[in-house]
Amino acid sequence: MKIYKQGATAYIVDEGRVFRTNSDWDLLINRAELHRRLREDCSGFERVSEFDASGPFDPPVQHQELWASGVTYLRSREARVAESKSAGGGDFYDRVYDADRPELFFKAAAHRIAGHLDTVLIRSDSSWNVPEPELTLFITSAGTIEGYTIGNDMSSRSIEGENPLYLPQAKTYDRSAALGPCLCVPEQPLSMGSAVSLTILRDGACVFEDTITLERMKRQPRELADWLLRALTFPHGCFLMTGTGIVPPDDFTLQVGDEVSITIEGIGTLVNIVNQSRQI
Ligand code: DO4
Ligand code: MG
Repeated sequence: MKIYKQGATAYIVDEGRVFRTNSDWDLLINRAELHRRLREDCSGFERVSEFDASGPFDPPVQHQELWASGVTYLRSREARVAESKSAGGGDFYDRVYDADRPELFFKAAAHRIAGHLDTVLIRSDSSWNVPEPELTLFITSAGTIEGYTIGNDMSSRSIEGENPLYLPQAKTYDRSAALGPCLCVPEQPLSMGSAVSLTILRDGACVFEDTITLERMKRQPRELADWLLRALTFPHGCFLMTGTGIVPPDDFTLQVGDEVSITIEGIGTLVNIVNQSRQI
């Protein structure tokens, strides 16, 4: 079952049938046993015959915070070690990959998140920028993982590489995150055999492409959620990016106009166009 958000309207697509509701988004999604409850709700929602699944769509967020995990795949560890070399490196990234406690950081408030077919930004004071394709969990206020969406954790490698203490600036700025195209609420947890793919088009030509499966993640979704919830409560639930397993080569940086597509098997494809934040 997939829920698409367009303004105040939610479209629920369930086994080929489409239902529409103007229910409050937070109340609609923040429920344990969400799949079963939505099935029950659909009998009271309006059934529609017209629905354009190509979008655009808002991110599946109203008052939820977006958090992110780091260095959960070997490829991410390698990339951070390389980018921080000129700043003296250190073994922080190696250590966090192996430690019990994962790297978790606040990524974005709802108003900073782009949706499907929306613009994402690179910072005008950053020279080295990449998208990070990440399975993103929806966790209810009761702590249950009820759904999944696709996340793009836009990142400045030059700012983080200069000093790891600059992580919040490398990771959090307007439209540094995209989520969508929908909130996928499956009956069973998403298979860790699912593939995550990233494609970057420049002037219509592919300049980067890669795929990885979720089982290459060092941590389990439940483990990441449990660490996040150790000392935080989320009255409306929250979203948690689970880290990237794909990083373009070190000589690659995003350019204005690039089209970034991220596909996760079972969820869909999130597409965003890159622009630059205003000059300072
Ligand atoms: O340590 C920096 C952030 C890592 C990250 O965002 C990732 O691994 O996805
Ligand atoms: Mg990331």
